[in-house]
Amino acid sequence: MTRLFAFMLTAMLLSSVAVADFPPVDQLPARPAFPDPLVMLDGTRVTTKEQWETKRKPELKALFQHYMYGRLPPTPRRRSYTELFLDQKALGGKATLSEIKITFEEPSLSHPMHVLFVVPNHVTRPPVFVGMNFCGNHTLLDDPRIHLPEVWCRNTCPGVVNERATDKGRGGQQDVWNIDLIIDRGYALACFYSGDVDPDTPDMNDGIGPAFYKSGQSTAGPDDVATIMLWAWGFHRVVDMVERFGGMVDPQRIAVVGHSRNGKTALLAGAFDERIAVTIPLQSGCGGAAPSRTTDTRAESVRQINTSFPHWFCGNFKLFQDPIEPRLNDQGKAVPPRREDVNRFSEKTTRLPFDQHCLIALCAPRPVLLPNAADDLWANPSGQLEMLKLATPVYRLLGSQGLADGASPEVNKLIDSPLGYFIRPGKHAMSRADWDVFLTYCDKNLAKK
Ligand code: GTR
Repeated sequence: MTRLFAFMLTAMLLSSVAVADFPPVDQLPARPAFPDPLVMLDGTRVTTKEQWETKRKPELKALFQHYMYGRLPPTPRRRSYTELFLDQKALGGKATLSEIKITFEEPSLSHPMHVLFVVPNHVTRPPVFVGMNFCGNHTLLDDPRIHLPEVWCRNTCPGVVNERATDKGRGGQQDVWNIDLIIDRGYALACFYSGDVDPDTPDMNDGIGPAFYKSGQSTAGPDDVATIMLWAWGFHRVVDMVERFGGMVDPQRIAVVGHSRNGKTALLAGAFDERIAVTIPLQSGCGGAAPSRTTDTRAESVRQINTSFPHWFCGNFKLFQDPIEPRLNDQGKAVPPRREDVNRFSEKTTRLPFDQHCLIALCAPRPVLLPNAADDLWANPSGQLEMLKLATPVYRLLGSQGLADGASPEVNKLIDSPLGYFIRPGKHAMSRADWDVFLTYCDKNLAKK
């Protein structure tokens, strides 16, 4: 009972920081230029590290929660870890493979998480990637011991029938996660399935979310947690696990990684958790490392993402877009809007009191790599580079170089400064070539101090 009370008190305190009294969206001023990350909402300029840490950083965290992602749920007080299996001679003896089930006991949550944990045997306390996958842990390796998700799975994933995983999917994403390469290069991987935390469906009540809505609410309010924030919370729970199993890997050297929507999540996770040393959002696009204030119609817009994925962001975020004029056919009947109209830039988006360079800046001075693909204009590779440039003053204030001066992107050439950038030829995907770059970047930016 006392514990429950303490938990509720912590939750209330945390949410009172986040739910500061910010103005309604219509009362926010339009700012077509990117907001300066070193200027507070009230116009005060931030000139010292201390001001950044104690004033601006908490303000930005509160703003992102209130207007975009919803409130980050608190860390459960009590969780238990069950090792489902352990094999110290996996992958031809090269690695120790296990799967760990995390159960949340206080508060008691209906959704356990499963973490596939693979650690190289030839390195003592290696650095570790924490990743979130699209299709279930069983798709990373063809191994019957890895459990099949019991929850919703997308039909486009390998082996999925009627939104349920089957044995046929085993190993279906080996070439996405490239565990053999990660192990050979001396890194560990702790990976979880997003659907364990919140299925990627528009239903906002089928994951852990409702447990954290304001009391008395059965549906999400305008600043209640939405899916991407829930998944980021999932990343943090795997970081807890890594700390707990700290004898096997080095908890000082954790890198988070995810692709696309999972990359948006990895960036948010890195921004809100200092235990994460390196953040790698791959082709994360709108709502990740790409600017919301983009007028490039080849890139995804705020209205487009809110229309296609209404569950990813909180209710308030939907107010940063202009309504679409209804279209009528020759008979005067309403017809669905055209994609180009949905994707058109909305003036209202300029009311956002931040842009995504501020999310990157929340990671400062910790390194962030933005890998991209030349054909993936939807993820806005050039806009992402701009975000790195605009986050750099915060890095410099904190004594890091940020993005190297004069860095200009060339295809296949890694910019490996603390704010790093990479663009390869080809399409939207996570491939072996991408992992090769993550590893090279981490060899430099996640090295033992
Ligand atoms: C797209 C979406 C992007 C990105 C991508 C993905 O359809 O527009 O924002 O998240 O999905 O996750 O693969």
